[in-house]
Amino acid sequence: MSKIIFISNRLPVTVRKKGGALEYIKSIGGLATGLKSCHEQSESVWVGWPGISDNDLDKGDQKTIRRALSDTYHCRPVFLDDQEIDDYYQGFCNNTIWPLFHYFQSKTEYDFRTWETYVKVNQKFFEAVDPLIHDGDIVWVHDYHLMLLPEMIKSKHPGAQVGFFLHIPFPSAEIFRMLIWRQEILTGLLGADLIGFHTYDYVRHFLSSVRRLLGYENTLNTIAFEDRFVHVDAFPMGIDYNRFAMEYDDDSFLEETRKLFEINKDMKIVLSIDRLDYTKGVPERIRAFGQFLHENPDYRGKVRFYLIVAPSRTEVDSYNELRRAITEKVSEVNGRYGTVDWMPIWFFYQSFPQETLIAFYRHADVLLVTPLRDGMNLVAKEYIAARQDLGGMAVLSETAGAASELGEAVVVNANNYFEVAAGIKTAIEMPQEELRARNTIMHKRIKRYNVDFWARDFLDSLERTVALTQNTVAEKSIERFGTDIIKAYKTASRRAVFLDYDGTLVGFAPTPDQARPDDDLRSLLARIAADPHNMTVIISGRDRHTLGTWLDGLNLILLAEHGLWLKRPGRDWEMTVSLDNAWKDSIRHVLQVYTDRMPGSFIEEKEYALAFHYRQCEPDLVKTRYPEIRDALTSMTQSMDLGLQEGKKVLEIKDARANKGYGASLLLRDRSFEFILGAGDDFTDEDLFSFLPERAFTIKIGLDDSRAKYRTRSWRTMRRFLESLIG
Ligand code: GDG
Repeated sequence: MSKIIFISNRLPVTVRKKGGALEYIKSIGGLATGLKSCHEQSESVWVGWPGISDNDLDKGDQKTIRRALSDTYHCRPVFLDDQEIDDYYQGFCNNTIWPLFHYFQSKTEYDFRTWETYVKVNQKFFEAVDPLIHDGDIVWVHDYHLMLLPEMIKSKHPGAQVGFFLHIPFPSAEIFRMLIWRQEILTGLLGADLIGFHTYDYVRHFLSSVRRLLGYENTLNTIAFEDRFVHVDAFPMGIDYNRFAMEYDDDSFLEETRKLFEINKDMKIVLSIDRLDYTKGVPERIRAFGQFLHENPDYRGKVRFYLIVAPSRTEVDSYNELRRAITEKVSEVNGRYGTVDWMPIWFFYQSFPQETLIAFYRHADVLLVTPLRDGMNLVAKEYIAARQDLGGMAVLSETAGAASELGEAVVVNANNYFEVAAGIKTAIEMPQEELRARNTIMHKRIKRYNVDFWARDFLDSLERTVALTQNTVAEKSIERFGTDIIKAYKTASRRAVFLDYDGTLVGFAPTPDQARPDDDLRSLLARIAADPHNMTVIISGRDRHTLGTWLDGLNLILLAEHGLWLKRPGRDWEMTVSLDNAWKDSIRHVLQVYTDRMPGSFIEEKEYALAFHYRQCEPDLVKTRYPEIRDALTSMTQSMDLGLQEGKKVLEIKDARANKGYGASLLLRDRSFEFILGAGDDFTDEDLFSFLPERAFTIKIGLDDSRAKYRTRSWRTMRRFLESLIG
């Protein structure tokens, strides 16, 4: 039976050591509470760091912890020592990824040592999870600490369903590209079948980074990545609604609530709750509250701001500086506006039990959530859920992911303290009916799209994506039907094998001249061609000189430039149709104009063809310019009897008679073959597939639509298949 494996940096249980004894404390954060019910309901395991350094453990502790976590909590620990925590967690995660992804470029550190530890620790997580994975299992990786893990898992376990969810923002491509290790991070993430973000903005940013940095396009948020589909979508994380909505009749809760009510009888309450972090915009918020008091003297003495900041990342110097800055700002406002019997800001630098937070939520007239940047922000949702009376109003900054769902709140720009001050006033003075109307809408949404819904939605989408890949490939896969082809091959004595080159036998390289055949490929082709029963043909769009040089001495028949040139072993090249080049000047002129307008593009001059390559161009530019160039060329080529062939990031113009089908027809004309095989990955190979007789075995490499009867995932699986064909 398949199971779910959750992986996150921290486990939902934290291990501490007090007076030599080990303690197990349940973690409270959004992720831990969010996945709790899913973890408890299903057959599942959770893999993560237990929150204590190896250096604080004694001999035998690891074993004890391992056993306790496994028996009671269904968790598997990944142990980290001080150096790993410093470089991977404090270093790469919190000093590189966290600031950069939250648009704090000046705080972003680039350090090769911390990067190396990040790679090493991701590998360590992989080693912990590897033995647990079986085909069909769902592996759900969480957050920015483990962005290399999906690829590690997928390479070793292609049969696992791999999902990834990022809890922080994914920045715009312009910011993301600053990262030195941007390609490694993207490739790491693309190991997942489904990649989830909180909002559509982050989805767009990620897809745009993938297009610009790796060159992969997407259709409806799905990327055909190598041999799989990767789907990218928004899953705004919800909260455990009932926990915040329920009535508590616990004595201490009621007492706390009564006290709060008593103290603040005649006060309007403004509340904010955050972890200590510079992304949360706490100093800016205090300034805005000061501005509110400045502009509204009538409210002095009548409003109180509860500012709760939970200590976090206290080992990092800059966080301690931030705490000092907050304390200073609080005293500034209190010093300026406070009176003998009234202090405007009550600042708490401590963590409260969740019930206390709920009591605060229920008493606050205004919740001030104004992060400078936040992946989602669950506090805003918790507040709305806690207000079963539909009272109170959230003032929310547009740079919090939650703003895209909670548009009925008072939405402000966190940097504009005039606007935030005005927002506080609007929220305090909002008429009851309006409060109810706005809160009703937000309430409904939060209740429906709660954390269980979120997890289910993600897992359903993961299952659909994996099924799409499997169905597309499995429908006609050579992995499944290959034995029929092999059987037919073995029993035939006259065989014709037509193989395309790029994308079929080798992968794509940034420029065409970098895709030379490696030794393995040369040996494979030589062995196929050495069989006297075989006619082995490489049929490619490449020019004859490159093809001739690269594949020299292998006893192959070569058809270059889509069948225009033919070369038999030991003979010279011959032209298959007589062509002229009278058309070239006018077409080249048009191509030249577009080459100037599309930096990164270039024209490849073939003997009887021109190819326009745009693999290196900026994808957004391609989107606007490419249709223009195609339209311009279509009308010209029609009147000149030329063919326009669209390959992968290349547009080729040539005589309409030179195509792979025609090239193959010349070789099949004189002899009868009992076995015919044609394989290719590109649009131009479709000419070959349509020309070959019905009984031929045609194989498409990749996931696009094709006329071919069979399919395989990649040039690697194609090579493997050829090995088994002759093996
Ligand atoms: C990351 C992303 C994204 C706060 N103080 C106390 C306390 N909390 C609880 C809150 C809330 C959670 O911590 C904070 O969640 P946020 O969403 O606001 O922020 P991050 O911790 O930065 O979380 C964020 C989230 O992941 C989920 O994907 O929304 O954007 O940065 O639940 O109630 N809980 C207790 N005492 C406190 O003093 N018990």
